[in-house]
Amino acid sequence: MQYKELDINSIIPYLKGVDEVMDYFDSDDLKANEIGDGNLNYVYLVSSISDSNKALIVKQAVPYLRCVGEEFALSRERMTYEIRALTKFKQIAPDLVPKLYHVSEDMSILVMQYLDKHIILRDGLTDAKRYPNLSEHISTYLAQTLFKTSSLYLDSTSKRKLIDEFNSNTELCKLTEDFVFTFAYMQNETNDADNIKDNPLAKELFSDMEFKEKVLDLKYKFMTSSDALIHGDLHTGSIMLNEEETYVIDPEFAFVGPFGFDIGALIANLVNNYVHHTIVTKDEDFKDYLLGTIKETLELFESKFLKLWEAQKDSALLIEGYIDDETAQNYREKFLKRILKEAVGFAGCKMARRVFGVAGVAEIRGIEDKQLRADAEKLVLKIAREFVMKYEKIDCIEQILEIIKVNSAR
Ligand code: ADP
Ligand code: SR1
Ligand code: MG
Repeated sequence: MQYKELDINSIIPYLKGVDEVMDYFDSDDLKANEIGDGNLNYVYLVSSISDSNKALIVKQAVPYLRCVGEEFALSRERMTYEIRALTKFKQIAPDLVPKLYHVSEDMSILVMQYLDKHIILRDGLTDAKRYPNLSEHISTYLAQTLFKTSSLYLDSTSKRKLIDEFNSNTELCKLTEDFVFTFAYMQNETNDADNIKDNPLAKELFSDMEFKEKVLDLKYKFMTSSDALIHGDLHTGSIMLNEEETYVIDPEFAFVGPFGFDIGALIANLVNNYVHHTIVTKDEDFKDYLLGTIKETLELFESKFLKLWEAQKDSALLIEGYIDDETAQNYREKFLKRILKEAVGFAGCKMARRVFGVAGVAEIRGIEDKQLRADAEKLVLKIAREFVMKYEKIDCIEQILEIIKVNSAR
């Protein structure tokens, strides 16, 4: 089928031609609402008029960046990578990825399970809601998806095929190179100009050559590593959950990239939330909960990843008989430490980009009181800078928590 940009009126006639969707609804009295709050795409909630329990989510990419408008062209093929990544991640972590009912690369569209009892993690955390299963679930997601798409698990041919399937996601990789690693640390028309004007913090950041040089190293890692299939945009707006269940959505930035990037994105967003509670709510209990979540997620990730690796006899990297057990164990532990370091470096970039760059996050940029917002931005940049400057020296999770706590103490 030839691509056509759908809207609230044309979406239902389109769905009526999709058997899997009509089988799900079992009737054709459907209504649609646009509910997207993301930066890139259109998201519709399609529900049955006669049976309020039946609803699906339809997401379509348009050939431009939604949050800027039609003048910012961005090819709709990004949905091809989202479809492929959701399909792959669903196979690897079935309980943590929504069910797909219909996909079409031609139409740049997908129809998926409506997560009606779940909310966006960022919103929940900003309201100081606790999720007892979050670290368990998200560490499983990270360990499973990163390990099982890496050369530590796959054979060499499968790994290269995976790279072929994903690494033409060039436009979205370029968005990350620009928005996460470059524009947010210099004068650029996409930045938050109102906040940058006469702001000493922006002046300091833009002229901080030590920081910017380290960011270049991390950008280079991002551009050249092919460790595993990563989500590529795993901020707290890409996780929907409740007390029992956790789902990861929106992997359109997926490509075979560095191990530490998704882990770093998650840490960054939890720390930005921690900053929000430090400056705005001053809720010390919730701040402890956030630190506990970071600690637990990283510990569980490491142990799950190691366990998967220990059980894997042969892979592209390592075959049985090549080294003895003790050497293999030491090798694995050192390898995990490198992932942790890299994750901290990426976390620093992912935090800092939210201050002056395009696409701020609600818990920082959305702070209404000007002074409080400035205080929060200052603290975000302080922690982010420490992460970026010190990431190579990080050897354990406790050091990460120390950086967050020490810098937030007043
Ligand atoms: P974008 O690619 O534009 O960032 P997202 O995939 O993040 O779009 O979706 C935008 C919003 O749509 C999410 O923040 C969430 O509120 C809603 N949404 C997306 N997928 C689902 C789903 N499966 N169930 C319920 N709501 C969803
Ligand atoms: C202009 S695109 C801005 C950001 O939105 C996405 O969620 C990614 O984080 C991207 O960098
Ligand atoms: Mg999104």
